[in-house]
Amino acid sequence: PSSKTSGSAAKPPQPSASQLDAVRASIRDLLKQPNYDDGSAGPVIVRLAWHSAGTYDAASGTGGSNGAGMRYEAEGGDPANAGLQHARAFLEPIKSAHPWITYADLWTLAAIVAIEAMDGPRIPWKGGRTDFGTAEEDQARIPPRGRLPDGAKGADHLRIIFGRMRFNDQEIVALSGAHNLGRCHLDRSGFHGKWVNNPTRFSNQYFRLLLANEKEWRRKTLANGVEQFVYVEKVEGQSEGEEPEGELMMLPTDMSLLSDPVFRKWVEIYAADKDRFFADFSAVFAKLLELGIRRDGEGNVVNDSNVKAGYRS
Ligand code: CCH
Repeated sequence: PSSKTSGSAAKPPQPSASQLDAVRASIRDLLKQPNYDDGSAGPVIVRLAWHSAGTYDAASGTGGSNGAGMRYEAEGGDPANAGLQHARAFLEPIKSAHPWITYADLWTLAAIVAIEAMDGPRIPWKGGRTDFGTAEEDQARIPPRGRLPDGAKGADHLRIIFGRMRFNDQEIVALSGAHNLGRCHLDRSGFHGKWVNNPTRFSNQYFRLLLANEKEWRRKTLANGVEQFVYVEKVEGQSEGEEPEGELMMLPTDMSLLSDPVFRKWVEIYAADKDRFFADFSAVFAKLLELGIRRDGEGNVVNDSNVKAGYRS
């Protein structure tokens, strides 16, 4: 397979509709993983796609889902990507069975197939991404580490990270709704637990829980020193030194969507209107997966021969 990603030699794959349908079917078949986490490979695959795209920097045109640089240590070894090797391993048999598809297309396609299979919205997707090879010029295009968000931070941090990708406040909140899915792992991020009761079914439950009508969110320090929030019964006064117990969790970044008034307005809208959330999530996730990918009028990827050493001239 060609590993070239620039110049006229690299032709984006042009699969037939039935070839693409076969990949979609294979993805649906592998989602059920009874011995993994909550029984589905879906959530970790969604995170793989998000982290592959979320390195985008609009100012330099670098990063984004093109290239699948996470296969290499430079990007895959970013502590923010800990655990995503499981998602890549789940998808490896599909790559073997359908070698024409690039990793960059497979990871992004798998996420939208998974979201739909977990009762989420249909999300538009276009192929044509290429994979970075081992040539020096390709390796130089792997984005630097440290571009992904840090869950221990707050609203300002979210605006800096997502602003770099040119997302607005509404889009930040809609994207955050992906935390309806999956869980935090102590050995990956240091945080612990799931956001919602059924973490393999896409819904707007995350927003409804954030608004915490029945219980309340309390700050908790885990044994590893990491601070998160847990959902607990409302109790008057809590004895000093006692950490609250609760099954559901929120990151400090999730809680910042409540304390920031503009973010909060969108949390309330999405908590009240699942259809609105699904429509907005579909649009913003599709936009995320297209970051840094240049297409001509027909939607074909335009390979940019000016991309050198990670920068567009
Ligand atoms: Fe996230 N996310 N995420 N997240 N995330 C984690 C897990 C998932 C942040 C931090 C974390 C998005 C935005 C943010 C998913 C999708 C999205 C974890 C736990 C942390 C920490 C990782 C672990 O321990 O395994 C922060 C900070 C932000 C800032 O906004 C966005 C955007 C998306 C997708 C659109 C999904 C899905 C998971 C679950 C993964 C799993 O393995 O279950």
